[in-house]
Amino acid sequence: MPNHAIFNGLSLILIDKQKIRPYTWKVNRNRINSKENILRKGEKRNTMEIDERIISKAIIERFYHKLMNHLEVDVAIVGGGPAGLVAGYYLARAGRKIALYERKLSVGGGMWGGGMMFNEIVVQETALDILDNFGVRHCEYDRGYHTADSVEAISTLVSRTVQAGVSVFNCISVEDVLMRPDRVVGVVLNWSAVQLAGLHVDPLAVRARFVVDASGHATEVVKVVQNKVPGQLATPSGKIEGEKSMWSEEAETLTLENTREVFPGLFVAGMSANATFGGPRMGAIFGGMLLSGRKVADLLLAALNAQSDQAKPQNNGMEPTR
Ligand code: 48F
Repeated sequence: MPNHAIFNGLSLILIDKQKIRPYTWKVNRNRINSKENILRKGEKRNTMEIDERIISKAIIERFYHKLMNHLEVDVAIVGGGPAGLVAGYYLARAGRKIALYERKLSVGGGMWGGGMMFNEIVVQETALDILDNFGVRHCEYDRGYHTADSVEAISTLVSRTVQAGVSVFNCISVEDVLMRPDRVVGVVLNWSAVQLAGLHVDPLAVRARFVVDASGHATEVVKVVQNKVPGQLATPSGKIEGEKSMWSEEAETLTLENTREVFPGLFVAGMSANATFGGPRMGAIFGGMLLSGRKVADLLLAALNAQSDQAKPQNNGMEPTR
């Protein structure tokens, strides 16, 4: 077990003034002495002049290039919860170009808060190798039930996914899809702040060979497709079946079964898969989310390869006859 802990969602409401006073006093005394006194022994003074215009230019240009470079991607993932992150990680490691859009400022979805803000998660045996791939520490609680610190788990998933090559666009919401008569071919984006403020601002669009709805309980992309794109979903009723009440065991199995293509060009993963196909919720056990992310990555790699094969000229490697 780790010998330190992070408690998120808690505020320190009592500060012992006696304890902080000596520190405050020391800082103030340093300020009135010469500037050299602030430096500790061996520390070098930062003599670089800092120009705010360069800071702004660096951020604008770097973000502009990131955005321009992702107007066409192999897979657009909607939602940065555990399922979307794990999917992105395995796809990027296989060399695919992936953009992940997250509505909120922080990526991570529902994993930060563990169960009811008790920041521990439970993961079953079958998904431990995914935690190991990422380097998340875990320990057995009972036979088959393992726990991990939810802050360590999600922060590690986020960091490894970005390092694997996934470009994460946070504060951006997917509000619609790009459609052609027979399939979904991309996503329509707007700043989350535009949505929150209710501003009348037109969106921008990105082409994607495939889209993954990893938006969690809300199934936002599937809802758009159901309401606005002609055709039927690959569900029993042709519509969203809707999430059912909690049944952890059944839900964990079904999450994996329900991870698949629900409309040409659109896959579902994580809780969105269960809500689309009518599975129950599972609560704070996260193995299904991790396994679903990996499964959708495998399905997409196969689909991307099949698409590339179809695009190749069918001449069996022979030189074309003239
Ligand atoms: O909800 P979320 O964590 O989905 P998940 O990966 O995992 C589900 C579990 O957290 C938990 C559970 C497991 O035991 O039941 O709920 O399936 O992450 C979904 C993310 O998608 C973002 C949302 O802010 C959240 O971070 N999101 C939702 N709609 C959009 C979106 C959208 N239209 N555009 C961009 N991001």
